[in-house]
Amino acid sequence: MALQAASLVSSAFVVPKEGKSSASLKESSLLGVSLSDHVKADFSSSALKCKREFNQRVGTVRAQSMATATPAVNRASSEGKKTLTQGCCVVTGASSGLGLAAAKALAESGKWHVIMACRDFLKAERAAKSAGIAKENYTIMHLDLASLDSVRQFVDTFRQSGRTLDVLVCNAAVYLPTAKEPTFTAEGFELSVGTNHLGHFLLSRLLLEDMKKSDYPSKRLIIVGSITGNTNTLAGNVPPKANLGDLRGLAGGLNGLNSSAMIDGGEFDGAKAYKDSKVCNMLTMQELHRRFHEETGITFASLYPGCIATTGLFREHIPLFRLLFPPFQKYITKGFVSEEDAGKRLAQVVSDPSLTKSGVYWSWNKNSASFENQLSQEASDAEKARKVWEVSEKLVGLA
Ligand code: LMG
Ligand code: NDP
Ligand code: PMR
Repeated sequence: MALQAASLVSSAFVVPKEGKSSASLKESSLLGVSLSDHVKADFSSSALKCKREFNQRVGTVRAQSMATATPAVNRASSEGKKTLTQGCCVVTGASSGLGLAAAKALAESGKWHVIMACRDFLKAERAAKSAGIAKENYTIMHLDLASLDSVRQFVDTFRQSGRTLDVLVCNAAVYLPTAKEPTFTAEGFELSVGTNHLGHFLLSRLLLEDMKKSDYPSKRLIIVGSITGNTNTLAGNVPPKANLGDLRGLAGGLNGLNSSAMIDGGEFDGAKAYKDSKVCNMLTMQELHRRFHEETGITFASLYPGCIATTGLFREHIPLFRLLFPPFQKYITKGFVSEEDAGKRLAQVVSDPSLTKSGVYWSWNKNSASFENQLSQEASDAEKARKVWEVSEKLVGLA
């Protein structure tokens, strides 16, 4: 398979729309290195400036078996500014990597109470503590995206907490590049697509109702995407390439029995399943935008945070890969970004007042300035997005 580098270069990036203060012109280069100098997005001004009535929502405080004991109101910041309240942001998979770093950045800003939605409560608690996140700024709630029952249970627990949801970040993911055989979620969907896409699909659909009730001035629903699902980039052309085909496997339930475990109906390939799931994430964000942005005012966005080559995402990869991948990304592709910096990028998409445009896939250039990136043909195919939506609705029991 010959890489058509020139066309990849030109199509990998897009000139951002005018008037977006932090969306900077990104000049193309093969390895994603920016050639231009741009002012970093102003991260200091914040949603705090957006006035919001302090709203004492003293909901029914039920015992939350899996939640830390924080009050069931969105609290004012510790500075005691009573007229302002923190936003409430759910981050899935906040027990490590990008999710943890973003939770930390958000919590430290003082503007957010972070609900860490995690499958391993103890791990999450330890992670929050060792990251130094202040107790009053986070709550851990149990969520296993590989079980739709757990997703529904999480939504119930959240509702019982009495909090109002302002931002949802769908961040959690699994990557199983060395698996020879597929593994499955509780409902029997192939694990990567089941967790990364279907679990988040149900979660987003259910929590959308909660977000509609929020009066927060800049409500956002963010789904983490990736360059590796985008075949208009060099990274997206490393085999196996993402390809959803005609969705026959997805329509068959990805169960590996009477249907393929792969969305396109092909042979199981763990690395491809992950990349396919990221395409679904990016398509879902756009479909949410088309269906709900106007009606709800919610900003829907996706992002590629950079290559965070040190995270737990690669835990299933062979040791040699884990050893070589970080220096490869640091010194050869120069796509490497630290967990901390990636966390700040995600926090920016959650909170930066200039990143309110909906339907956008954000990326960052070398100077860490955000820009609106262009998705691959498949990852921006509206017809495919609609089909993925409709099939997914059926699989998760919403249609
Ligand atoms: C496959 O594994 C699985 O087999 C497949 O099932 C699927 O899961 C797939 O995508 C998922 O992964 C691929 C994996 C296995 O291959 C790699 O890991 C290759 C990628 C990785 C990065 C290694 C580059 C090594 C470069 C060395 C850099 C060292 C750092 C230098 C910094 C110094 C600075 C002072 O295979 C392996 O893991 C075996 C890896 C063996 C690597 C042998 C190195 C070969 C050298 C090739 C260099 C290629 C560099 C290309 C650079 C191109 C830049 C445009
Ligand atoms: P990590 O493995 O560090 O984090 C993934 C998180 O997801 C962990 O907290 C993990 O929980 C959680 N998780 C996995 N399965 C489930 C589940 N069934 N239910 C609930 N939570 C679950 O990886 P990253 O931080 O790298 O990945 C975060 C996001 O960033 C992903 O969406 C990934 O696709 C994306 N991304 C990552 C890139 C990178 O280079 N690392 C590049 C581009 C995108 P636990 O701690 O219990 O394992
Ligand atoms: Mg990639 C511009 C070059 C670039 C970037 C930004 C990435 C990101 N990768 C690049 C290039 C290459 N990669 C090249 C030239 C190779 C062949 C040596 C290569 C290989 C490679 C492998 C084997 N890359 C990988 C893998 C993985 O297993 C990772 C993966 O696909 O996970 C799904 C991965 C990644 N490369 C990236 C990024 C961001 C990843 C992982 C994370 C992700 O998309 O979530």
